[in-house]
Amino acid sequence: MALVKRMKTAENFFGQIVIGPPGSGKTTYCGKVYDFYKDKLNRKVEVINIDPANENMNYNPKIDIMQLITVEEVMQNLNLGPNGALMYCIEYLEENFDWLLNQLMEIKDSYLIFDMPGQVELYTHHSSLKCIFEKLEKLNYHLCAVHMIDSHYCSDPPKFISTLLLSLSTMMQVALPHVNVLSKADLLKRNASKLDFGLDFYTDVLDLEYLLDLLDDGQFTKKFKKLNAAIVELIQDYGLVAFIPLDVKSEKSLLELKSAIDKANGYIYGSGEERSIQALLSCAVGARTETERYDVDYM
Ligand SMILES: Nc1nc2c(ncn2[C@@H]2O[C@H](COP(=O)(O)OP(=O)(O)OP(=O)(O)O)[C@@H](O)[C@H]2O)c(=O)[nH]1
Ligand SMILES: [Mg+2]
Repeated sequence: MALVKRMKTAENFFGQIVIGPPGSGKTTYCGKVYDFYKDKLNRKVEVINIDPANENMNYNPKIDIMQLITVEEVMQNLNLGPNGALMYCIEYLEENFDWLLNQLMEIKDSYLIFDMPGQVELYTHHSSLKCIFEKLEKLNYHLCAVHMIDSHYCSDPPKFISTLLLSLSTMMQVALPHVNVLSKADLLKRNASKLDFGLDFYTDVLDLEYLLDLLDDGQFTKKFKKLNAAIVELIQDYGLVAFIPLDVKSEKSLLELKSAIDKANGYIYGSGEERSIQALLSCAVGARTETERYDVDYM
């Protein structure tokens, strides 16, 4: 607590928390976005790994929960399964919040990218991460949740409806500014002919009643058709869920997502970083940024 009190309240810090189900592309995105922000936008940035079972980091984390605790050692020492061990690790992190904060204070001038574990319950009804985010918010960390959903789910109406519900409940639980992302959009585009609707249908999340027509009329599904209709109505009534498609190999795609995230966490207004439309556009087509061209320090 003493550490928390020592932090100056006038300073503002910015970052994004990359969440989403297992295999949705979080770690890949964190590595790509780190390179993109650093090399193309000249933004001072660091990645923080909060996944205690992260095996394939394509970045060098500045802070790594695996230095504090790992799923593997908890499984061995406490005889827990992988899910239980992961929950234990995250609760341990909450108890040792000062361990995280101490290191965050060393990188105060950097934009932060948090690579998170994939277990969905951490974001729908477990409280530890929510508490950690709340503590950071009180310390002027302006964070945006970037929620990755594998666009593979667009290929199946019931799965897409479940995905929408997951996004909505995560938004409510995590209670941070939220940007929903359909990851692996390259695969979506490649398989566009196999989809029931155009890409906009899945990103804009409008007219969902069309999905209901596609649910088969089998005995089981029939019974739940009314429930599905009610769920779809609820999602539309909230009007909160929409997606930005992401192909991590495309700079244009990374740039579009960056703009949405910067608006959501206030980076664009609060950081002092000034960018012109021209700079963003030149970046989108892979040309030199304004920063590189005029050697202006935006940070
Ligand atoms: N085609 C395609 N594949 C991707 C993309 N992003 C990630 N992948 C692949 O998806 C798989 C899972 O990616 P990860 O980044 O490990 O996913 P994750 O969400 O971090 O997974 P967990 O940490 O296990 O929850 C890997 O094989 C990636 O290469 C993308 O934009 N397009
Ligand atoms: Mg990962």
